[in-house]
Amino acid sequence: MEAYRGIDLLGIEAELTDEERQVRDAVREFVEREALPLIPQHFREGTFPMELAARMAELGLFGAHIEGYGCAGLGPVAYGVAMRELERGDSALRSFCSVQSSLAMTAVWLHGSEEQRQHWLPRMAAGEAIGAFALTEAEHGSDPSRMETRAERTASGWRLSGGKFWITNASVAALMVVWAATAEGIRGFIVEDGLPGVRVEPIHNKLSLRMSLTGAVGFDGVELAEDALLPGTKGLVSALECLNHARLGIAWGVTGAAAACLHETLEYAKGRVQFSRPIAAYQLVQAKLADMHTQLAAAQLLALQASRNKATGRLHYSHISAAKHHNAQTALDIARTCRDLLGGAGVLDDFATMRHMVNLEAVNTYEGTRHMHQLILGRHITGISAFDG
Ligand code: TGC
Ligand code: FAD
Repeated sequence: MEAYRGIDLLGIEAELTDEERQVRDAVREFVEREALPLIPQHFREGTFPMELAARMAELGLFGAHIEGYGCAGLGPVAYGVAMRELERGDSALRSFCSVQSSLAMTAVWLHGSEEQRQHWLPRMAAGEAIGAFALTEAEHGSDPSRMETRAERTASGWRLSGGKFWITNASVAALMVVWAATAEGIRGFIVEDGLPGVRVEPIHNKLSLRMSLTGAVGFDGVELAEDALLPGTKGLVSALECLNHARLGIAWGVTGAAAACLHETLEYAKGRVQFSRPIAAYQLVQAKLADMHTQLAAAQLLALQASRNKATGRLHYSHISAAKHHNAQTALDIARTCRDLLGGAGVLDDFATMRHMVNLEAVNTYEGTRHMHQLILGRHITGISAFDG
C-alpha cells in the first residue's frame, strides 16, 4: 500500500504553519511506527498499550494546549492536528490522550488551586500520573445535571457517595476528576487512586473502542480532604467548559479515522478487479468516493475554522457542537461506506476500516450524542430549549 499522506481534497494542509506541520509529522510517524503495529492485537484483546503513554508524553501530547507546568503550549490547530493523527491510528488512542489532556488536566488547569496545578500538571504532562474524568452515571448520561453522586461536608473535608459509569482510563488513573452534587451545586473533586471506599470495575464487553480502558466506579462514603475540591468549580458549567476542549479535539480526531478508512479503501478499489475492471473504474464506486472526499473536506474545514475561532477568542460552544456532531456522524457514514466497498475483505481485521467504524459508533455517542448537539444548536438558533420536550 502507498505511504499514508492524509486525504486533503481542498489543499488545507498547505495552510498549516511550520509548528502545526511539525506536530503533524511527529505524531504521524509515532502512530505509523509505534502505535499501528500494536493496535490490532490490543483491539482484539480489549487492552491498551500502556507503553505508548511514555512516548506520548515525550511528544508533548499530554496537556499540549496548556501553557506552563511542563506542557507544550500548542495552539488550537496544532492540538487538533495531533488528535487527528492519533485517531488515524485508533479512536482509543485519541481518547486516552483526550481524557488525560482535555478533560482531567483541563479541569485542574481551569478550576484547580495553584497548589493543585503545581502538584498534578507536571506529573500528568510527563505521563507519570494518568487522569480520568467522571461525569456520567449509569442513569444520567445526556443529562448529567440530575446526577445522584453526592459530596457532603464533614468536619475535615468531604464525604463522597454514589457511582459513575463509562469512565475512560478509570482502571489506570492516579487521579479522577469526579463531579458530584453538593449543597452548593455541582462541584468537581480530585479523587486519588487507592482511597478506601473507591471501587473500579472494568467494563469488558464493549464492541466499540475495544482498546480503550473503560470502567464503572463506586464511591462508598469516601473521605476526602478539604483540598480535594477543585475550588473554581461552580456548577455543571465548569464540567461543560472541560468538555468544550475535548469535543473540539474529537471534531478533529474523527477526520483522522475517516481519512484512514478512505485511504485504505481507495487503494483497495484501485486494485480490486471485478467483472473486467478495477472497482474504482465503476461510476457507482466513483460517486461514493467523490461524496466521501467532499464530506471529509467539509468536516476538515469545520474543525479548522472552529479552532481558528478558538485561537482568536471568537469560539462559542455552538461552533463546537456543530463540528462535533457533524464530523462524528460524517466519519461514521464514511467508515460504513468504506466497509461496504471493501466487500467481504472489509470484515477482516487485516483492514482497519471496520475497527474504525465500530469505534466511531461510541465516538458519535460520547461527549454529547448527536441529538444533544443538535438540541444545543437548536436552542442557540431559536432561543428555545427543546431538551425537555
Ligand atoms: P444548560 O442550560 O445548557 O447550561 C447551563 C449554563 O451553562 C452554559 N453552557 C455552557 N457553557 C460553556 N460551554 C458549554 N458547552 C455550555 N453548555 C451550556 C449555558 O449557556 C448556561 O449558562 P447560563 O449563564 O445561561 O446559566 O443546561 P445544562 O447545564 O443542564 O446542560 C444541558 C446539556 C445537554 C447541554 C448538557 O447536559 C450536555 O452537554 N450533556 C451531554 C453530556 C455529555 O457530553 N457528557 C460527556 C461526558 S465525558 C465523556 O463522554 C468522555 S468520552 C471520552 C473522550 O472524550 O474521549
Ligand atoms: P442516554 O442519555 O441514555 O441517551 C440514549 C439515547 O437517547 C441517545 O440517542 C440520546 O441522544 C437520546 N436522548 C436522550 N435525551 C434526549 C432528548 N432530550 N431528546 C432527544 N433524544 C434524547 N462519560 C464520562 O463522564 N467520562 C468518560 O470518560 C466517558 N467515557 C466514555 C467511553 C465510552 C466508550 C462510552 C460509550 C461513553 C463514555 N462516557 C464517558 C459516557 C458518555 O458521555 C455517555 O454515554 C453519553 O453522554 C450518552 O449518555 P447515555 O449513554 O446515558 O445515553
